[in-house]
Amino acid sequence: MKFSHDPNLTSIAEKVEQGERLSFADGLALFETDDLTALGKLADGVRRERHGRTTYYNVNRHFNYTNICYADCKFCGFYRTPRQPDAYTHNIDEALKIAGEAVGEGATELHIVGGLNTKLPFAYYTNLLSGLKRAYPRLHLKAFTMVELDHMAHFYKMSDEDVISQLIAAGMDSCPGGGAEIFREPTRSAICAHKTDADRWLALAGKVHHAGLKTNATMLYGHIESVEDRVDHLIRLREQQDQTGGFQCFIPLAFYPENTKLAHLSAGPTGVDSLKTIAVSRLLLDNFPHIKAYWVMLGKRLAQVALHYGANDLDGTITDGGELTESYSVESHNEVKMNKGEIKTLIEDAGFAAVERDTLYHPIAELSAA
Ligand code: V47
Repeated sequence: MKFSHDPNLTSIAEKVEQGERLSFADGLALFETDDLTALGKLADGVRRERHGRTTYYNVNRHFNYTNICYADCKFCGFYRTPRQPDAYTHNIDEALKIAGEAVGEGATELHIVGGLNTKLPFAYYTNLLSGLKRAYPRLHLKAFTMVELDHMAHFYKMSDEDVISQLIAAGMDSCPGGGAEIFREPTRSAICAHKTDADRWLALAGKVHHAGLKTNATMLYGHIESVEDRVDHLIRLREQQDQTGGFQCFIPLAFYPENTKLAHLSAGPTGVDSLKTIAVSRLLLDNFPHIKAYWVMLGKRLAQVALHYGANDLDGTITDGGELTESYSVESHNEVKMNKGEIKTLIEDAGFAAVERDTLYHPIAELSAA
């Protein structure tokens, strides 16, 4: 039987089988195929070769230290201006309280991000990290996107290297992948004109890798971007990874339009589009070990299916203190939180083996047995 009724997919499958790198044109053809099942099978084959039946999750918590931001990104429903009544900035005591609850619930990671808030001194960030590290030395601090690092370098007139080394000295253990959005112009400027540009985002990721830390990468899809924009985004990440090798996970983020300035232009991606995006990411990003099906944006049920389309990670139990729930999430009418049992069941019901990991993908059971 033929691999697919789509001749493009059949020839790409031969390339994948021979370990040949896929091109920009291949990426377009993968997005354009109508043979979702064959695309999924191809991505699942690559995923199983690398990870077998293992699907990772972690126990983590999100901490958004401030929602005040000047970037004015059109896709964002989270940010506030300083005068809005629900604008906030958390102090160190509030951070310690949230971290303490997280540790009490078995969290191994605190995911720390926030808006670009010009009222904070640089010491706010270093005190936040060092205070958390002193109180909870075993909690991994996955903190600050390339956009926040860029803001710090510009706003406090520091070199990138100084920003990165001082944050590492204070306790930063790795960086999350946010702020990548869509790299290609003019789309990037149309959705986030005041944000770090693509070259700078990628260069900063390279500098963090050179400093010895791992980072993640994301892509926001399902708004006004084209298929060419997506393929360009993936290939730029692949090129950066060839150079500095520090990306550990790629997370496609399904756009959630409610409460954003793009709500009138997009209803967000369809389920088929999300599955395709996961599969194409797995196939084009041949040098990224992990592809995450971020259940908060996909919804739990679609995230489960995405495990058959190339994803090998579901992210974590999350617990966000209400901020994600209120701003952007397809799960916003449910509680943005899963316990370990629920996440394991989701993975096992999909036919995979659930493995709890730390942020750097070490299995937790092995760590505690060692
Ligand atoms: O950069 C903002 C996205 C990102 C919306 O590194 C939206 O492990 C959908 O980067 N609809 C932040 N998405 C979240 C992020 C992330 C999440 C989980 C894990 C990791 C990781 C990173 O959220 C932003 C932006 O791309 N975002 N608004 C929205 N309306």
